This record gives sequence, C-alpha cells and structure tokens, in this order.
Amino acid sequence: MLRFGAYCVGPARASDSYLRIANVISAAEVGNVQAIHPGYGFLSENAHFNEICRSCNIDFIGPQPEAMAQLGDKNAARNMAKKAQVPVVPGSDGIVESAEAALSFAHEVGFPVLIKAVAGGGGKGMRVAANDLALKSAFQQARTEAEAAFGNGAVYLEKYIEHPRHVEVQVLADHHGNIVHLWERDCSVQRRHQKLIEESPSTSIDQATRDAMCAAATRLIQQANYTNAATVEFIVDKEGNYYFMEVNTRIQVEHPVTEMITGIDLIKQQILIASGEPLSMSQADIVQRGAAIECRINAEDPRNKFRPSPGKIEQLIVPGGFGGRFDSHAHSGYVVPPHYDSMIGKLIVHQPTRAEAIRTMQRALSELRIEGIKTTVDLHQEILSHSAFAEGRIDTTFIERSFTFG
Ligand code: MV4
Repeated sequence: MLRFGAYCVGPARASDSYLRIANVISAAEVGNVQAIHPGYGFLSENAHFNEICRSCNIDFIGPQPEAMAQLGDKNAARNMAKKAQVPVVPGSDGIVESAEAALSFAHEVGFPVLIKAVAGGGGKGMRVAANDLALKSAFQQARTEAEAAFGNGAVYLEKYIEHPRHVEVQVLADHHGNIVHLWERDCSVQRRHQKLIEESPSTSIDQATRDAMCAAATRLIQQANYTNAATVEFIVDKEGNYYFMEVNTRIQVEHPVTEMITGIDLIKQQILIASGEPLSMSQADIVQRGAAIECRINAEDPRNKFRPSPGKIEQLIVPGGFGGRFDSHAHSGYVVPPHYDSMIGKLIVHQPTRAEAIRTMQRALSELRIEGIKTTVDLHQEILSHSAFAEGRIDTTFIERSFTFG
C-alpha cells in the first residue's frame, strides 16, 4: 500500500538529517517507498547515496550511479565532451604541475588565462591571470588554496572567457536509447554563482547556435550512457561561441522555465523514465513556445550583502492569473528556518514574447506580498526595469556591474 505522509529524518541541522544517508533510507523503509526523488541540493548529486538506494531496492529517480560519478568528475566530463565533439574552452591537457608549464600554456593560447582547481566547483578556487608575473604568483596561490580547501592542490588552466553568458541545455534520456533536448535556459543573471533570474529562450544566441548547442548537449549525454534528466552547462562568449562547462546530474531549481516553454512536466518525465517507460515524445514534438522567466524569491537582504533573513512570514499574498506560477512551500505564518538555503519560492511567468513576459513578471512581483522578512522581490523589480535586461544585454557580470549591495 502506498502511504502518503511525512517521516522525520532527524534534527534540523542538515548534516544530521537530510545529508545522512542512513536516516533518509530508514525513513524510506518506514514509508515502504518504491522510489526516491532526490530533488536539488542535499544528496541529489551524491553517487554513493544513489548506489545505496540501488542496494536497498529503492529506485533513485535520476541517472545510474556510474554515469553520475563519471560526469561529476570535471576532468572526466571534459574528456567525454571532447570525445563527443562538443566544444570545450582551450585548456591544458590535464593537471599543470609547474609554473613553467603554466607559462608555456598561457603563451600558447594567449592571456588572460584561468586557473581552476581539479577538486573545485561553483567557482571555488578559480584565479585569473593576465601576464607572466601575475600567472607565476596566481599559480602558486591557487595550488596552496586548493590544497587547504579541498585537500587536493591539483590545478589546470583554461583560456579565460571574458564576460561570458551562462546558457544550459535540458536533456532527457530513457532506458531504451531515446534522447531528446528541451532547448536552453539562460542563467546569466547571477551574483557570486547564485542565480537570480533564469529564462528561455536565451537572448544570447541565434537559432543556428541554439540548434548546434542543443545537438552537442544531446551527443554528450549519449556518449556518457546517461539516463534520466541532465543539464549540460555552457558558457557563451561575445562572438557567440559556446563552450562546454559541466553537467548537472539532478533536476535544477530553474526547471519550470523549460516546463513552461515546452509544456512538458519534467518531474513526471523523470518518474516515467526511472520506472522504465520509453519517452512518449520525439525531438520534433518538443517546441520552444513563447518566453518564460523565473525569479528566485529568497529570504535575503540584498541591501545587506544578501544576508539570510530567516523568521516568520507575517503575511504572504500570492499573485494569480494566466501564464503565472508560484512554486513554494511558504504560507502566511510560516517560519523560514535558519538552517537551510534561503530560497522560499520561485515566481514563473510564460507569455508569447519576452517583452510580455517581463511585463507580466513586473505585475506579478508587484502583487506578491511577503511581510515580516527581507526578500529579493524589490531587487527583481529593479533588474526587470533595467534597460540592459530589457534589451537582453546581460552576461554573468551584469548584476555586480549594475547594482551595489550595501
Ligand atoms: C570559466 C569562465 C571563463 N572562462 N571558464 C564559474 C563556475 C564554473 N562552473 C565555471 N565558471 C566559469 N568558468 C573559463 N575558461 C567563467 C566562469 C564564470 C561563470 C560561469 C557560469 C556562470 C557564472 C559564472 C560567473 C563567473 C565566472
């Protein structure tokens, strides 16, 4: 018998509950579940947890642990991309061991170059260098920092792409060899690797680039023998060249943007794929219709360096109407706990054109009332009314160039 309900996984602190594999598995056993959807964050990209689920005869709704582990390794993923003829940023062939080797790479591809930690992620342990002298010191610093932060001092080098745009492709792959993409999302509106606004279609690419990028993402997922939902992340330079960055093996926060423009429920597809069903749609069925935008509503104070603002939501009033959606667990009287991520909701709109989507989002944001805590609502209004955003002139540096945060 399938029973709906909530089961306690432990105390509030995530490291003692949501991140404890034994606790989550115990709750699953008590609930007699057939499958676990790992969501995003916590254990969603943990290949070991995935494997434990398999050994307990619980379907992990996501890729097989082997594919997850392989794509989770940055270097392996990059090599996989090359094998699938997916463009990667010009980079050193693996780990760079000496300052001399770093200099010779820089002279080969030209400055500026970017030093990345093999064990890094989310921008941690990255350093830019624009000349010989800067590279020599940055190289040693990066190695020392990476050793201290990750217990692994290995670094590699790439040509530094200035003012990149972040564009990612949603892919679905079933257990019968069928793979489709669901077009792209542009996530360039971000601050310190925290996304604020995501949208589809991207204003950064033309149709030829879009088609090539989406085909490339599909090839990579095929090459990796991957199943279920994946996001293939690229950066796009000012000339419209795209370069593979990494694969996210989980469903992402911004997936509703893709759901709106394709009309496809991604979570439903993940569950169907995990249960062994073949995909019910082919690539030609998947149309990118209209424009969708998502604003992340966080319990944070943008005027105070985005400090978390937990506490009681005294009143929550949610906008409604055609083409709008508010995904949230919050309600009037809800207390935002201090222990977790500060995202409390996602406001998503869908309209025939981007200009209409912006107008609808402005209207929805003006109707969204969250009293009692600080949120990102007003900041979103400022971003949406910024001329650079309206014109689609946005890259990953737009927020920090355009706003100050206390
Ligand atoms: C880069 C780059 C420019 N050139 N690599 C940041 C996190 C990691 N996923 C990759 N990142 C970048 N790699 C080269 N060769 C710029 C970034 C980057 C970035 C990438 C995607 C989204 C936001 C970003 C913000 C700053 C830097």
